[in-house]
Amino acid sequence: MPGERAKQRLIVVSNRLPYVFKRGENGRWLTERGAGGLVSALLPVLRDRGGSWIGWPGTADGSSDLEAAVTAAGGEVGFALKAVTLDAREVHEFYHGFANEIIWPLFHDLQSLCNFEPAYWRTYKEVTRKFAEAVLAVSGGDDFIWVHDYHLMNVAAELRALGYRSRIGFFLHIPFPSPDIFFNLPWRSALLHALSQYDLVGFQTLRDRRNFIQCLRSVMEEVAIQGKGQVVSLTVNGRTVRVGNFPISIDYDAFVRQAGTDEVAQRAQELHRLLPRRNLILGVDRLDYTKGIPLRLLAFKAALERYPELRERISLIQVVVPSRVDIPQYHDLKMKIEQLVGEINGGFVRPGGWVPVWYEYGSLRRKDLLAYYRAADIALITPLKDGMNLVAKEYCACSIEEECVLILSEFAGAAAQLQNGALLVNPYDIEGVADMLHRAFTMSDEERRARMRRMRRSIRETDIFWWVDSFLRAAIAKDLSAFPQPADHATEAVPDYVPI
Ligand code: GDG
Repeated sequence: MPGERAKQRLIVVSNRLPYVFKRGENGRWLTERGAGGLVSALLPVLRDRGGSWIGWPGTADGSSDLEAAVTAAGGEVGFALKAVTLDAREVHEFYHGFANEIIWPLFHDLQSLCNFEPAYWRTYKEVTRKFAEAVLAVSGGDDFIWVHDYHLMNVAAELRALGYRSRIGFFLHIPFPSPDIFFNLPWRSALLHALSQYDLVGFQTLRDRRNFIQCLRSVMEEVAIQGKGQVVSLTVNGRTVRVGNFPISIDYDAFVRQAGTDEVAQRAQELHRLLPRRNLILGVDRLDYTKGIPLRLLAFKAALERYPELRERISLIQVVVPSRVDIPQYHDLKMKIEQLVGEINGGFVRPGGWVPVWYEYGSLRRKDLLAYYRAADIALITPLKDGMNLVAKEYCACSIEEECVLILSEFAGAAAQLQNGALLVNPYDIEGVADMLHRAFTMSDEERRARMRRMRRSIRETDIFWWVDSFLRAAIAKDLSAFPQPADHATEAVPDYVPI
């Protein structure tokens, strides 16, 4: 990044801080670094350029010693952390309410699950105003502000209303729906207006970006587009907004390195000893209705019914990581999954013998997760809709011998990039997924390797560091033609996957 701009300070704004704060038994705050790739990718950038990370510490406990704990964690990490504290009502109406009972289901095409409670929108605006005020409190005015995800879409609008003029970027980690779905939102115009207050809006895939532009064009009077590469420039009611697709990724080298350790290899071998003479099929998901877990279980059952030769030759390890447990729909989903697991195991299991589904409810330690990735012969990743799905990329990175098969939903953002190697399925097509499981099971070693090699190359070339760098370059570049154009764009060389 040439010139002065390269050292512009960075202020990251996300719903959660990159640290988790919990009170220990002695009443003092315990601090633990978030484990995600985003945190690992942004820490070096923040240390190098200087800046701050603003977010909610994840607790409605507003005691004054929390702020001190947050500041102390910032001192250790090498840049400032700033907490936006929320009271219990705000957590309920902003986080559980607007973010997770409206935007999350709507943007995943599940509008029938939305609770369009008017109070949620009011609180959403109040809370995003708090985040904007926190930005103003730490920004010198010439910083680059990078806002993340659906919880905070309105922050730029609040910042502009407070008179902030410097550049602000936004990245949406979840899908952006088509106009037919988006227009159910009672506050659709206000939200589109809010998004057009950013200078750069980033999406996971070309499809999300197209949906956004179509929505803007339906609502705003004048929307002109310049360019046709990875990043385009829109003029929206006289304002210039850049819009691009930046498929998020993982720290590929770190996954390869860690998956290759003796400890992980031994744990993976132990799993095969426990579950001998069979292919292991893996599903790892947060407990969420978008991840398609019940339909996946039905597809697994259908595979055992349609292909008796698979019985005793495959086992599904399904890990479900607790998430948003305070929302009733999530509790119901857990019951449903556990009922289905019971039915499948009850229907096929023989005393002392094969157990078709190994179900684990809980969070795995990273080393165990890596061992599961390494041990699994087939990953069955079938979300009904997903922004990207990093589990798919992590699984490929950990497939060091390149002998594994990825079965992936065509509705995961990752399908656009991995269609050259994954077996793509429609997660609603129970028998189609069952057939694909059989195909994966019977696939030749040669085909497995060729497919996995293609996917791993693509993930290695566009890792999380590539992602951070391309987003920041798109924010400051003078000339967008330097960005991949349709013919040479690594991740768009294959077009978005379009189901027939
Ligand atoms: C959102 C969007 C988008 C999972 N189980 C355990 C564990 N994990 C880690 C995985 C992976 C992450 O959680 C899950 O990421 P996903 O991308 O698969 O899904 P979401 O949480 O829904 O993420 C998604 C993403 O944002 C990024 O933009 O891809 O579409 O929905 O990194 O490794 N980690 C540990 N134990 C577990 O049991 N330690």
